[in-house]
Amino acid sequence: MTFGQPFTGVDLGPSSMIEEGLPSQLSQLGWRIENTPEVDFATEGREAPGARNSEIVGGGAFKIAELVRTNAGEGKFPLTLGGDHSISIGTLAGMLSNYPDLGVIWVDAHADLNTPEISGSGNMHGMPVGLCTEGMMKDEDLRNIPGLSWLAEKPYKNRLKPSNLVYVGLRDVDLPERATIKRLGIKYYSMYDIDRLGIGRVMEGAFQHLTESNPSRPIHLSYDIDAIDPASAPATGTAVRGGLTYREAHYVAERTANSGNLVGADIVELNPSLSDDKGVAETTQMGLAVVRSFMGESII
Ligand code: 4U7
Ligand code: MN
Ligand code: MN
Ligand code: MN
Repeated sequence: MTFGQPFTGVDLGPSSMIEEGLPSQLSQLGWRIENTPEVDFATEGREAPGARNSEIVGGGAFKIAELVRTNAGEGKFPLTLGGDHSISIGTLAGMLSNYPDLGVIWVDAHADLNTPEISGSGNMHGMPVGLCTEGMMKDEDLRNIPGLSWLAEKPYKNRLKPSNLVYVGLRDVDLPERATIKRLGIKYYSMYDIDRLGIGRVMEGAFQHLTESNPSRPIHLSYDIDAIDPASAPATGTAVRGGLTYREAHYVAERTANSGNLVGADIVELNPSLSDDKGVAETTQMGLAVVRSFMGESII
């Protein structure tokens, strides 16, 4: 998927990670892998004002939602490789259809909490949380956006509860998103909070928040590689300085795996056509290392 943002090449992220050995690395961790073929996206479609390529993005997200819903429903762990972050419209909807009380950890420089109405750019990779969270979109409005009407119908009507969401790594949040975070009381740990508390206390806070009322709450991790500092992960379309260090990026993933609550995950926004060869290799290796970490690799 590349239609949720302006740069080509982000659709090559999955094949880069797969060619660099992701399947065998996961097998070595003890996972049995069932490879779902790449999802085919349309290349032409209509769009709504404020939502570029909405029919392509929404139609693709629907296919992803179906795959994620079916596989999670069979007790499998859906690991979705992006692609730009608009794929998570599909992963969130698919996971929520199985787990209405899903917890979500959103690791990102950005809040991705826009909707067509409030987005400044119209780029749908900035909207997955906005479209799938309670208190944001009316069904009637979803039905009027080409590609998104399925989100207003069963089995995709479940929305993420704002109290079940935690952000980690924020440092580039639009003004309407800030207002929404406050309005909905969403828990967040920005880079300021990571500097202040350290990543250890941040992740304790995140899990306390998500598991206090339900210790076995199923949790989905959506990991945008642009959460990581561009020094360690330069090959991404919306890089922002001042991000997670190499170790912080791993710790977030390791602590999430150790919770025992993780039921699904996404890794997104690796764009192997941005940056030079060295930058692409570093970013791909970073993505692989993060995935291995949240899939259970530990240092000892
Ligand atoms: B990503 C942005 F305006 N907020 O909506 C927007 F800053 O998936 C960026 O996190 C969105 O990379 C970034 O276009 C989406 C912008
Ligand atoms: Mn981002
Ligand atoms: Mn994102
Ligand atoms: Mn990005």
